[in-house]
Amino acid sequence: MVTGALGQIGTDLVEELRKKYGNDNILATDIRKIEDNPGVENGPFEILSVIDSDSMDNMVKEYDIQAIYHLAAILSATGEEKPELCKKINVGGTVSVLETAKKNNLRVYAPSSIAVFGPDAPKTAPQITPLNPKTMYGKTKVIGENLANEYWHNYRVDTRGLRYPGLISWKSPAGGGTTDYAVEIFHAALEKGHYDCFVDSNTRLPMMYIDDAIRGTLELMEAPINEIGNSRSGYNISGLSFTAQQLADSIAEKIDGFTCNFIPDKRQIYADSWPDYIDDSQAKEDWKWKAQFNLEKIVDSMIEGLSD
Ligand code: NAD
Ligand code: AKB
Repeated sequence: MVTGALGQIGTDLVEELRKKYGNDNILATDIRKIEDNPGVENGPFEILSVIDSDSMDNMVKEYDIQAIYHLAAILSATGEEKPELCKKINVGGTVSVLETAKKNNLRVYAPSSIAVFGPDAPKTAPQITPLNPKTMYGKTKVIGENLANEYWHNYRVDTRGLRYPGLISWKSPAGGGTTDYAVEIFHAALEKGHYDCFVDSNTRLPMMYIDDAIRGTLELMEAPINEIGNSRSGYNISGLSFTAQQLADSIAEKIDGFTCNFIPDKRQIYADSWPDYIDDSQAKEDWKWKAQFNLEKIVDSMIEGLSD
């Protein structure tokens, strides 16, 4: 079962899981209607709010579910606008998933984020460092990691998760995050030849192409349990790191005449509170993680994907 399956990551993850396990064996769920994302129409779909734990439990039994990939969440920008909703969905949803997993003996994949780090973390964020995020979203992600660890230690629920950097993809729009500029810029470049970027030109953030993120997700879930260490619910993974200016310049090399203005809004504050780089040596050591996409490859893949 995939929760939040119609979102940015769900669209790609459902497709890969269905290729691997068969279309009928992956149940996509979301609070939105499937018409919002016809990309996941090739297999079963149910409307499910992640805070409705009774419906989740019934669906798990009806479809004989063995693992939940829990993607439903409110991201950083929306989370700062609606902090109560962010707490309710991100923390409440994770509790529903973990309780359902405990009752039904399921495995759980629950992603975390680079938003767990706060301004006091080193600019190259290590795996282990005090986590003092400033955003409500980041706080809910720290709680999510802690809850996942608790269900592993206390109830032996096999919980795993990655601290995704900002993800860049073309099959579905990004939803309510701070790193969304790195997706929006491609749409704007192809449609209008111009983008007004909501973070400053020198803003540097850790980023990753969706193919690397999905491969990392599947590799983590497939890794033998004895390879998974204490970072199980929030492995750092690094893709690449670039400034908004570097991204704009790389796009301008491929799209003649592309221009970009930098007009920071409040999302600048959230971006400034996050690290520039991620140290992923623990993931490399434990389950042999390695990213494959550099900036040029990402720009080429995005332009090709969006131009089809
Ligand atoms: P998204 O916003 O694109 O998708 C989230 C989905 O959850 C949406 O389809 C939405 O309809 C659904 N949803 C919202 N409330 C719901 C509810 N009550 N019940 C069920 N579904 C609900 O998000 P995403 O980018 O696909 O992120 C998925 C996960 O990955 C989240 O946990 C997010 O924190 C994490 N993450 C994403 C990124 C990124 O750059 N995309 C980076 C770090 C971590
Ligand atoms: C966001 O910007 O909120 C997400 C994230 C980095 O978790 N993309």
